[in-house]
Amino acid sequence: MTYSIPADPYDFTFDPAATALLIIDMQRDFVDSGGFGELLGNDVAPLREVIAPIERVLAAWRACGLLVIHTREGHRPDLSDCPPAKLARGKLEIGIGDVGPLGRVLVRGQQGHDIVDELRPLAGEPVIDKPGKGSFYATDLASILAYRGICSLIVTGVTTEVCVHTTVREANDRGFECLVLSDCIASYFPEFYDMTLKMIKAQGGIFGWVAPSEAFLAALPVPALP
Ligand code: TIU
Repeated sequence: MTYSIPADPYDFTFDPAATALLIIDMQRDFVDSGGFGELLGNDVAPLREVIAPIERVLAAWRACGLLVIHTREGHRPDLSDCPPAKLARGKLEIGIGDVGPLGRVLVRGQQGHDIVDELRPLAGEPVIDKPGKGSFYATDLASILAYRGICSLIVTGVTTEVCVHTTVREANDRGFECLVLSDCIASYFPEFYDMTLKMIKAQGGIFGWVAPSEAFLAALPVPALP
């Protein structure tokens, strides 16, 4: 059964059974004070605003019994999977692998690397640990989606122009149809947020579709509560 929701640049049609909710990098390192995002010089406040909308979408999607996939950007403790160029970038005083307020920055197993409590993955929900900005690069995401028969992605998370857009570009080239929920993604830079959404939906949806989560939730076949 397929559903259609009003979206930009035109209605987005999807089969829930062939659709996954992708929650990108909702880690303390990006949304909490003292994490990688703040160490890069950013104000994390705009990123925190998407926690509640994503929580609502996640609850509805879980209630439908559909596939949720979480991603986390980060590296092995020995940093052997971190490109030297990434390690050096920014000439940060406290950078990747260094000890910061949330533990070692962007390192797997550390407090900052984990997903915020509000969006904590449930057992059975795949968590993709990725070394790069894209969710497909050097991960098993493509295999997991193929084995589950997924062809559409509902995309949420941070940051809009970095890990979200990189992932949407990767997904688009792999043939996935992506709906980006506009109030469930955020950037440290308002102008980058605006331009990224424009880029995604321009030219007849060259990368995908954009809609507010309200429109998406209104269309979901959420079972009625007893
Ligand atoms: N810096 C920035 O905007 N983002 C990242 O480094 N990673 C993600 O977007 N997850």
